[in-house]
Amino acid sequence: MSGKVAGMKVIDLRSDTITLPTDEMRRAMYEAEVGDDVHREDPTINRLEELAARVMGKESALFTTSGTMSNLLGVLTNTRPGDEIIVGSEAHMLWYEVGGASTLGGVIIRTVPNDEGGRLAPADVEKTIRPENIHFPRTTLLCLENTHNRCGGAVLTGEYTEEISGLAHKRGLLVHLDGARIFNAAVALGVRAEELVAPVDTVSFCLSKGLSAPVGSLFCGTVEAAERARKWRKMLGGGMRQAGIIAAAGIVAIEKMVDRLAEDHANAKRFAAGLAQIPGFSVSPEKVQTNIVNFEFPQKVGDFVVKIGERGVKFLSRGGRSVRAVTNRMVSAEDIEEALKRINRLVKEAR
Ligand code: TLP
Repeated sequence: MSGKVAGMKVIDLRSDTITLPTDEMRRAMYEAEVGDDVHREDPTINRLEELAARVMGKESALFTTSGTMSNLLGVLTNTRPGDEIIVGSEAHMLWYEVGGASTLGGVIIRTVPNDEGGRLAPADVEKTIRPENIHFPRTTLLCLENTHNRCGGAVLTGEYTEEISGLAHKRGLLVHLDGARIFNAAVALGVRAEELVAPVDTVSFCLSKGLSAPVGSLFCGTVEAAERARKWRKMLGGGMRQAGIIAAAGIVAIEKMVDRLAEDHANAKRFAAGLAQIPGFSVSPEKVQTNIVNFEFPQKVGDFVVKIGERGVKFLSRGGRSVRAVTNRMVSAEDIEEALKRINRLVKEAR
């Protein structure tokens, strides 16, 4: 549970991964009908995979342990060792997935700069794709991210995804989308997730972030891609048995928890607007699109993340004076106001 620090309620803005399962999820988990999923005999997992494929508008889906595993499957199923893949310079796949694409997929990772909206410039992608040449590896995969974590929760529109995927397809590349927070993008744009992922070949999305399920992610694509991914998942040790226990929470996540993401987005805007009023903080409230706020704290505060942590408000450091806040279901509008008060107090005392 959230707990207290120095008698104050802990307000945890480190990530939306900290969200706890709802009572409805726990009930669904308790009651879940289960079987051995390696034999495809877990009815709850089968139901979750059918639901995921339907909401993503893809032929098939595979339940995995994490976003990291789903993204790795995106590489393993869409490439061969020795291929080159194009990834944004700020991509989660590049920064935070332990280099799995290279280590386990044997691919070369080539980066193209992400703009602050999480996009890759079509001209940059175009010139990074290798032509046929005896000296070159084959460029076979383009990876996108929506919403974009390091770009402050930025949303890629369906039009942009279509344009950049069209370019990749024309040059013979497949496209994988890290859609860990694709429902945040859908809610922010007021469209169905299906529309945002239609142009890509494979997509991963997470159940255990803003949607509050305790575990899990889905890898979606054609039947053939999902079958290949299933085999890779087994090799990686991700063939789970009576995992319907956790899939049950995932079904509740998809069916019941999407619309409320709008509250997290409103809280992120509220937080950014409040922070902009505190002297010395650098933040752009007008750029907040979903539930992530990147900001910089004033030098004089010293080690902001540690000091505000001692006052019960938790953030993740992005290095230097850069910090990330992620709003989530465990943090209410009142908690945001309280967090801002505590920050204000800290800054005043640092004078
Ligand atoms: N991101 C986590 C940490 O790894 C930083 C977070 O707190 O934001 N894609 C994106 C865009 C992600 O943000 C994450 C998790 C993943 C993939 C990986 O998901 P998991 O943690 O389930 O492996």
